[in-house]
Amino acid sequence: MTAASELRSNLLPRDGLAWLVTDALAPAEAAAAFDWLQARIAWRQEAARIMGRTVPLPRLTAWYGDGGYAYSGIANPPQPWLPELKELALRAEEVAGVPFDSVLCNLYRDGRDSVSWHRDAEPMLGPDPIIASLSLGAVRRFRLRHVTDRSLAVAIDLPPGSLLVMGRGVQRFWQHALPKTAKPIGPRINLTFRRVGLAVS
Ligand SMILES: O=C(O)CCC(=O)C(=O)O
Ligand SMILES: [Mn+2]
Repeated sequence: MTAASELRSNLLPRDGLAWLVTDALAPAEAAAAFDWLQARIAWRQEAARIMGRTVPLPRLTAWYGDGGYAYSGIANPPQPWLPELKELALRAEEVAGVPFDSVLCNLYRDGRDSVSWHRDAEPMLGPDPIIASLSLGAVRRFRLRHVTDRSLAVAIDLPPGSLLVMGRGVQRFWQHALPKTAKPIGPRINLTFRRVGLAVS
């Protein structure tokens, strides 16, 4: 465990609690985790059904955990925890203070990969889920915008080894995105730890 200099001040002006722990993993741990995950995760190119069309996601993904998960019409078959992923989940639990039973892994191969505006609000996550998001590899800019008051927006650069905790209210009142960038940058891995509960198999 690193001596976390936690920046627990809320990143959001209202309607939600989000905070960034910049050193959830020490630099050497973060670098080792990146290399291991890039090589060992069963990365998949998924496609989503969007307005009647099948569109490849602009990133590679994988789902591990105690149950399956579906979003944007993509059914993620459950893959059992890998011990190294479980270790990272325990670290995320320590920092966020809540249990997680699943992780969605994202690999952004370069600046052309992205995730568009969304909320993680699938019913299986419960009415107001807490999600912890671990960043590794290239620094990318993460954006949040309020769902009804579009004058409220927050941008934050996510460094490797950082854990962004999206707490109460964030998935109800805010959307988030990781936009494409024209900057020549290397790959980034993001792990979003979630709790889908025991009702899902
Ligand atoms: O890569 C990120 O920082 C965010 C990923 C995300 O929002 C998601 O997987 O739902
Ligand atoms: Mn998300």
